[in-house]
Amino acid sequence: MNIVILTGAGISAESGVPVFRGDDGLWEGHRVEDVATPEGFRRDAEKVHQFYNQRRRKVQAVEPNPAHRALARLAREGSHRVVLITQNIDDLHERAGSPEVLHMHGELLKSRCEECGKVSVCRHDLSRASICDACGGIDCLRPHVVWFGEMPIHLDWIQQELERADEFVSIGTSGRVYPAAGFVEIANESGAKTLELNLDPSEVSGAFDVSRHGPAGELVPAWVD
Ligand code: BJW
Repeated sequence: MNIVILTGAGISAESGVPVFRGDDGLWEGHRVEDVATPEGFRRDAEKVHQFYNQRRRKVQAVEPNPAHRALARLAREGSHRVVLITQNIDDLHERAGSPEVLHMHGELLKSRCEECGKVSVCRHDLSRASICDACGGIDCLRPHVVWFGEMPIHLDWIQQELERADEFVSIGTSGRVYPAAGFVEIANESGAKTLELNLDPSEVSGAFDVSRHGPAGELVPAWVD
């Protein structure tokens, strides 16, 4: 059986990583257009670097939670083929032991050179003075993340996996951002069973066969075990 799983910010909330939308969310105090668009980065790169520097430090100080660990168990010990797609840019699935993770919105602990395209591990702060160690360029490194208006990563691969899915499970995502919010429709068209596990009903809850509501730290281990 092929199980395709999509995770969003809600799965990392109980590790202490803020979600994007809602009270105390990451966007509170930030205009999305300022910190999560290529235009915002062109306007004020230093502000965008500060936003991601703070998040990079925070993510390195938190730990995976029972929901991340349950998904790792499912992939390593279960009898099914598991494809794990995440919209999250943290590395908590990897640190929980998930063998393969498709980061469709990029990775916080990587930088990308806008001149030569080199993607590098990056655990430190970035600034306009950062130098690319591949091409020597200055002021050309950006976070390796996907902003609004940019093309998400691995989309062809994801499309193929959704078309051969027997089960599609969406965990901790508001269903407000496309194309991820449309994956349930592709899975439905493929004849897969569809399940949503989220704190509250998402924007696309109605498209799922079954929707369960509560904290991921409880719902995910209960579903896996
Ligand atoms: C818990 C919990 C707990 C809390 N337990 N649950 C179609 C229609 C309209 C617009 C578009 C469309 N297609 C494309 C667009 C434009 C745009 C878009 O979607 N706009 C919308 C706002 C309408 N999309 C794009 O621009 C995308 N690119 C694109 O479309 O390229 C063109 C193209 C693609 C494909 C084919 C052809 C052309 C790119 C989107 C990039 C998104 N980037 C961000 C930032 C990444 C870097 C970073 O992290 O800073 O990605 S935005 C942000 O939102 C981040 C997230 O991955 C993404 C989704 O958020 P998520 O994970 O759902 O978090 P929240 O906070 O929204 O929700 C958390 C949920 O958890 C809530 O429901 C809580 O209740 C729940 N929760 N605690 C369980 N303990």
